[in-house]
Amino acid sequence: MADNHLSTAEMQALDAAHHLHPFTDSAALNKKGARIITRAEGVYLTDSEGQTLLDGMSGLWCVNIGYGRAELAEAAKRQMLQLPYYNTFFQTSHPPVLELAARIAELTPGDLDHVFFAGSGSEANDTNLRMVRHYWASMGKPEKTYVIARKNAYHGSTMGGGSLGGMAGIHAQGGLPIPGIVHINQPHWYAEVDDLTPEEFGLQRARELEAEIDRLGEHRVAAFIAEPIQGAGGVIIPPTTYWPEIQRICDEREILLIVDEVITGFGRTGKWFGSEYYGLRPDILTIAKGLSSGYLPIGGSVVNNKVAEGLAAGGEFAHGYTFSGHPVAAAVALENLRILDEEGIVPKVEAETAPYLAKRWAELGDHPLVGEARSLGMLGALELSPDKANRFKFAADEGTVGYLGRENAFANGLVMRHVGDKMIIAPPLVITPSEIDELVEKAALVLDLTLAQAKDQGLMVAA
Ligand code: PXG
Repeated sequence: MADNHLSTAEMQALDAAHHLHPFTDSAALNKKGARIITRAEGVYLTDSEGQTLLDGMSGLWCVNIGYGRAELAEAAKRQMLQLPYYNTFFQTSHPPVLELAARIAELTPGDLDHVFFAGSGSEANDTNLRMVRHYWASMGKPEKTYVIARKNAYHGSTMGGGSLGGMAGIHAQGGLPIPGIVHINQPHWYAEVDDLTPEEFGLQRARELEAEIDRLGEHRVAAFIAEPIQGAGGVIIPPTTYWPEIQRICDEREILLIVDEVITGFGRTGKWFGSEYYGLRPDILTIAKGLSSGYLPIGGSVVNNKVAEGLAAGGEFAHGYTFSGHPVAAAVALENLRILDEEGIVPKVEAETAPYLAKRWAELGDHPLVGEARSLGMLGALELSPDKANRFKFAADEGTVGYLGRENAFANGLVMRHVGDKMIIAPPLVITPSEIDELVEKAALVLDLTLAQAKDQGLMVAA
C-alpha cells in the first residue's frame, strides 16, 4: 500500500459500490477491480501497490507538460486565496480570465481573437453548436442550421458533443444524434480503401463535404466540424491532400469551419495548433485538455473576428456555464501556457522528440502483428492485423485482440489505449528520448505477448 490508509482491495470495493465510471462496463470492472492511481511525476504514474507505469496517454490526451509541476499548484493556491470564484455573466470579469483570453488570442492562428470559456471540450462543442446557429440567425439567415460532421469523430459525450461526434456506440444510447447534424465519411485510408492512393482517397473524402453541402443546400448549412487528426477514433492521420481540399471548399462556400483541437491543441503536433500544422483557417477552434495540461478542468471556443462581430450583432447570446472562465482554472491554464512557452516545449517536440518518436515507432511496423505504424507529433497508432500484407481485419469481434494488447501494456508498466484493434499513444510532450526508448521497448514486448496469446486463442484469422 502506498500513500493511503485504505488497502487496494478496500478502495476497489468502495469504487465498485459507489463510483460510476465513464465509458465503462461497470459489471465487468467491478468483478475485476479498478487499477487505482495514487501519484504521478513527469511521465510516470504510480498505483496503490507502488507499481509505476509509463503514461503513454498523457492521462486522457491532456497532461502535455507532464505531472508534478509545483508551479501550477502554486498558481492555483494563490488564486484560491485571492479570488476562488467569481462569474463572468453579468457584466463582470476578473484578471485571470481576461489575461487567459488575451494569451489564447495571441497563441491561436489568424484572427481567432475571442474566447468563450467552458469547463470541458464537450461543453465547448455544445457552445459551438448553439453559437453557429445563433451566428447565422444574427446574420439574417436563420435557416442555416445544419452542421456537417464526420463518422467516427469524437467531439464529446453531451447531447451536442455526442451528436456532433460520429461514434455509433454513443449514438445508440440516449436518442442521439439530435436533429440537424449529418455525418460524412472519415479520411481513414488504412481501413477503408484498397484501390486508391492515399492522395486520391484524401481528395475523394474531402469532396464528400462539397457533395453534402449541395445535397442539403448551402442555404441550410451552418458549419463543418472536424478534428485535424481524429484522436479517440484511433489516431487517424488524414492523407496530405485532405485538409487543403476541405479548406478550399470552406473558402468557396458560405459555411463556418469549426476545428476541434481539444487533442491537437497546445503542442501535440509540434505546432501550437493542428490548424497551423495543416495551414487551416478555422472560424471557430475548440480547446480543452492541454490548455491546463489537465491540472484543472477548462475548455473553450476561440472565434475569429467575423464570428465575434456576427454574434455581437445578435444582441445577447443566451448561453454560458457557472464555471465559464473559472478564475482558478484560468490561473492554472496561464501558468501552464507560460511553462509550455518559456521551456520551449513545443519547438522541442517539433525538432527533436517527435522525429525521434516517429523513427522508433515506425520500427514497430516490422512486427508481424502490425499492419501499419503511424505517428505525427506526439500521437501514434499501431493497426493490428492477422494478415499485415493485405491489411485484413480480424475475424473475431472488433477489439478482441486490441483489448489483449491493452491488458498486456498495463501489466507491463505502460499505459497504451486500444481503439478496436488499434493500439494508440499520446505521451506527455515532455517525454525524453530515453523515455521514448522505454515506451517503444515496452510496446514491442506488448506486441510479442499479444501475438502469442492471439495465436494460442486462435485469433490470427482474417475476416
Ligand atoms: N473533442 C475532442 C477532439 C476530444 O478528443 C472532446 C472534444 C470532449 O472533451 P471533454 O473534455 O468533454 O472530455 C474530446 C475528448 C478516449 C477519450 O477514450 C477521448 C476524449 C475524452 C474521453 C476519452 O480516447 N476526448
